[in-house]
Amino acid sequence: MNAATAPLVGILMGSDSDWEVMKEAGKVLRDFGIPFEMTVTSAHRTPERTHDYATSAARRGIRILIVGAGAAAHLAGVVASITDLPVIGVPLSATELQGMDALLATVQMPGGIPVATMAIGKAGAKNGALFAVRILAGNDPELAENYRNYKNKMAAEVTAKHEALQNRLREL
Ligand code: RP5
Repeated sequence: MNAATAPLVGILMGSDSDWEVMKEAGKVLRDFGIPFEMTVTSAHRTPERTHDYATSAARRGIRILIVGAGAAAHLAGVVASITDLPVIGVPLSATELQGMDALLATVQMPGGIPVATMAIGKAGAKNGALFAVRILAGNDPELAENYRNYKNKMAAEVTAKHEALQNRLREL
């Protein structure tokens, strides 16, 4: 892989059962043209693989990690304890507790090891990628402009919804 396509963001998930949610992060990075990789690794089931990934990521050029996991979701915290890269945690719904377990396990990090925790589920995966875009845009003016355009488009969609609502009101 050459430098132009070497991944800048690593998306990690605890199981392939997390794919349907975590692909939302991949879609955002794809749309912004940010090269990324996706990896399945588990804090509990494959601790050595997780350790190897976390120790090698920065050396391979990765700048940010987005880490999704469900249940007793220790993956983001464990990875953040090993690497110095910014780690964005995405709690996932995988048990009867519907993501509350993963949210608390991801967000309640002890002082000293930060994990930037997003919302549970698809919104969290999407926002995790947008948070990565914001970080990378700090020293990439073209990406910053693309992100500004993204926000403007979102705002225009809300305005259009408001105008459509006014039409419906007139028909009441
Ligand atoms: C977590 O356990 C994974 O991130 C996943 O959300 C959950 C269930 O994994 P599977 O039993 O579906 O492999 O580690």
